[in-house]
Amino acid sequence: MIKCGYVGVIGRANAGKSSLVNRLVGERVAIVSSKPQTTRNNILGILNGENYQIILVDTPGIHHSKNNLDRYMMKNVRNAISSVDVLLYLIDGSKELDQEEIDYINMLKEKELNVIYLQTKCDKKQKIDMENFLKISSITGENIDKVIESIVDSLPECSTRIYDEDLFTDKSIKFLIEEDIRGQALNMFDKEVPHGIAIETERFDEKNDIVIIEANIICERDSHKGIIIGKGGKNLKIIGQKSREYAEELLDKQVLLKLFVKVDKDWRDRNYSNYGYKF
Ligand SMILES: Nc1nc2c(ncn2[C@@H]2O[C@H](COP(=O)(O)OP(=O)(O)OP(=O)(O)O)[C@@H](O)[C@H]2O)c(=O)[nH]1
Ligand SMILES: [Mg+2]
Repeated sequence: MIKCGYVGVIGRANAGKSSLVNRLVGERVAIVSSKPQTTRNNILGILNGENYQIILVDTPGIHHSKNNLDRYMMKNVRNAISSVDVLLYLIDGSKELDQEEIDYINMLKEKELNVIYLQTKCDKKQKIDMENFLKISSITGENIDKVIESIVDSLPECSTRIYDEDLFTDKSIKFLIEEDIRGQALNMFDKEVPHGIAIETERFDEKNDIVIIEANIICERDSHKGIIIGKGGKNLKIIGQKSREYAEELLDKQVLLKLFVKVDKDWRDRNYSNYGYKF
């Protein structure tokens, strides 16, 4: 028998959920950025031990919905909460807690869910000291072993693993590359530009020793298109170069990556389900 099951990773936007999933899995499963609302889909990150399999469900940050994409993201969070064996609830220790978050934690406590509470970013100066929250850092690795121990203690016993031992995520290589492109854009641009970006792969052809990928960066406004392309195509070139390197590492092959920028006005409300944000 091994300990095996699903673990939902939830918390406010920017709390450090994806960083923790990546740290636990030891691979980059989910993109990370300093901007809130980086994660949009539930992404599985799978961690195998000799006698356990931890299936982490990285989720979008809890926030107020302003458009249909937000509503899709919050539905992902609710789905995770209702379907996992254990929850990790993360708060950012380097920030003050507001009343809304206190209310949310109290609500979780009342629900008799199986929750492990974590205070993240303990390598930074702490603004709070929450009782019964394990203090962790995904950067230095502090108490990450204790997180694994607590999860394994709470998981049910199973006769076999749910996923093959060589899998570290449920997502395709195409998805990981699309997310990498979006992640490059998140890190490069400010304000509304990165939040209005989606990636759409038009071509993914694996030839003998080369992979040809063509993808569109979708944005919401003509003015955003100009910013993404940059002077003389400078920004697009940087994104393309970095994502090509990432794709070559993942695929272990030479990659030809061509990026295009397309405007789809207000897609986050009207056409959000066209870009992979669909149940
Ligand atoms: N110093 C420090 N920074 C961290 C730690 N964990 C995450 N961060 C930073 O916090 C920011 C947000 O991290 P993410 O992992 O993207 O947070 P998230 O909760 O997944 O965010 P959303 O997907 O937007 O909900 C990034 O700039 C990370 O580098 C940590 O343990 N220590
Ligand atoms: Mg995230």
